[in-house]
Amino acid sequence: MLWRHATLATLADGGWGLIEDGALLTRGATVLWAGSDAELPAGCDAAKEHDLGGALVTPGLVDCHTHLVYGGDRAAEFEQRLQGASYEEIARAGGGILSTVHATRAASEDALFEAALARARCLLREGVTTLEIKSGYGLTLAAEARCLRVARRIGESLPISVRTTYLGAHALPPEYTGRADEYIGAVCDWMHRLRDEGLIDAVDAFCESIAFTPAQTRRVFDAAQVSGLPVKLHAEQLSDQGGAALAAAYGALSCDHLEYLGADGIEAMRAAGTVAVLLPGAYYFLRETRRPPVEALRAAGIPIAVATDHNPGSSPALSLRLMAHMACTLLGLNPLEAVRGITVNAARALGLSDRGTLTRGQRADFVVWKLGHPRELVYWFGDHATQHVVSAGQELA
Ligand code: DI6
Ligand code: FE
Repeated sequence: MLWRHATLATLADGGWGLIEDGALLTRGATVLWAGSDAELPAGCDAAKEHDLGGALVTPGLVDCHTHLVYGGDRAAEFEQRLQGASYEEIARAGGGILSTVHATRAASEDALFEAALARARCLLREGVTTLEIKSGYGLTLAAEARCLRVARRIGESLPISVRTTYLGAHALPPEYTGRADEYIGAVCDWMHRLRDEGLIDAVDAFCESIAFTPAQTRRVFDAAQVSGLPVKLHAEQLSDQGGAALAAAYGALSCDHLEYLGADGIEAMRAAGTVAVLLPGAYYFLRETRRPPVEALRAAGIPIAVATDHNPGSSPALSLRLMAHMACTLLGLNPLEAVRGITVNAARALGLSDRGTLTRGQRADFVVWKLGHPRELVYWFGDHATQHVVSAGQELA
């Protein structure tokens, strides 16, 4: 397919990579050529040609951190928090993540699938062509497997690539009360079995005072290493546990949240090439006041990504563009950083180097927008600005 007279934002070489009157040639699932329309190689005859009339084209968006598969919702808990209860108090009283665990265990695989599919459709409609989905609301072998199968089915049912992350170490399930170390042993055993079933692309944990300790997190990461799986971490969301430095020592793809990240964590992430994933939806929804150290991350040259963290308890958000907007208004990113954060750097947070820019050889994942300049992606909010969404060369009907 040949897409002509486009304003390309290739995001190559660290900037916008703007090409006015650009052209994009794809074959199958791959970008064959991207550049100025005037330099289009002679004799490239495409089966189908689109004249975009100057419309903006960017790489497909990448949502690199979601908990999309779960039962029920936590709207009542939102009301409790508005009346003064804190997220930690609710969690310690057995609500929070565990209330979603109950609802998820009680739901059928088809019900989980239908609910998650509707959410994935919202993201896709907005231009998301790669989506990470974590488990972590089942917390038994069978229920974690069910959630991961649902995540795989989403990728088979929609023109969106799904990367699955195993988050067995999300919360301590009630049947293991007082036996957290034993539960971590089970999480590690299940990991090997779920990996053998092809259900896991990466491993994550929640290292926090209300969740698991650094020592327990280390055991999960050791098991991931044995399984040959890359790791990422929910780190320094509510307090500084030294999780980022720990994850970096395992070559983590990303550390996510990071409101309480300190200088040691930043240095370790820099040295390991770990991506910092900012989650402004959770920052906003929990009414956090401590901001992630954006200036220090920038000064250290750490790649910054932005994601929805979609989940029922701390970020019921289904717009990645709104998150990128909030990464600017609430967390201090500039529009270029925010757009790179939902494309090229988000792909990197998933260990994917075949997407995130519009350059030769990349996957043909891109979006044609009813917008002029790419900074408008993070300026407007609440609109549906997509004109075409193309995933692996296939245009979304
Ligand atoms: N941190 C989060 O923000 C989500 N998980 C996590 O480890 C919240 C999950 C929830 O509240 O259901
Ligand atoms: Fe999360």
